[in-house]
Amino acid sequence: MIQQTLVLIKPDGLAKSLTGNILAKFTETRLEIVACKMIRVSESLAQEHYKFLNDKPFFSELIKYLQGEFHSRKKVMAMVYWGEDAIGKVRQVCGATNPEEADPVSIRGSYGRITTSGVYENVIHASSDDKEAEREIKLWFEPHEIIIDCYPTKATREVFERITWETASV
Ligand code: 3AN
Repeated sequence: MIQQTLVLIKPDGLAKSLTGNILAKFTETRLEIVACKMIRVSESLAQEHYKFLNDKPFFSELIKYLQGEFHSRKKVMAMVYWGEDAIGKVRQVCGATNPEEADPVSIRGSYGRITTSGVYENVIHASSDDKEAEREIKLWFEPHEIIIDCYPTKATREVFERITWETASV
């Protein structure tokens, strides 16, 4: 089945300069990147993303971690991978949630760690199933940022202020 899935390279992955290594591991899947951007994650975005974990004792640390509070890089690289069985293939390359239990050749097994305060710094996020992929992709991306039509869209007309480039000075 053709699927799309959200992948986040979390702040620890970016602070450790792992982007190239991670993308190289994903090339094995032969999936396509159909969207990609760098984001400074707001508290509300982080809380919405992990809302199903909001009763866990590690929730507030998890939100700070995704926002980059523990790293020199307060940013996340968000991507959408697309292709045959994308969700399972990406999860396989990611490895298990707990980096100590993850397959050592997986991304989390190779690069993840558990901090002394118990936060799983597992480098990467990947959607767990079709429903979550749809929720997460719609949370992190606008339709025009994805180069394929993965979900139905509608046109809306809105009046709003936006930042544009000033006239070139050269
Ligand atoms: P996955 O990211 O593998 O889908 P989830 O969705 O259960 O796993 O967990 C989301 C994130 O919450 C994990 N990536 C990890 O950073 C953190 N997490 C999950 N379980 C724990 C735990 N027992 N202790 C600390 N952090 C955890």
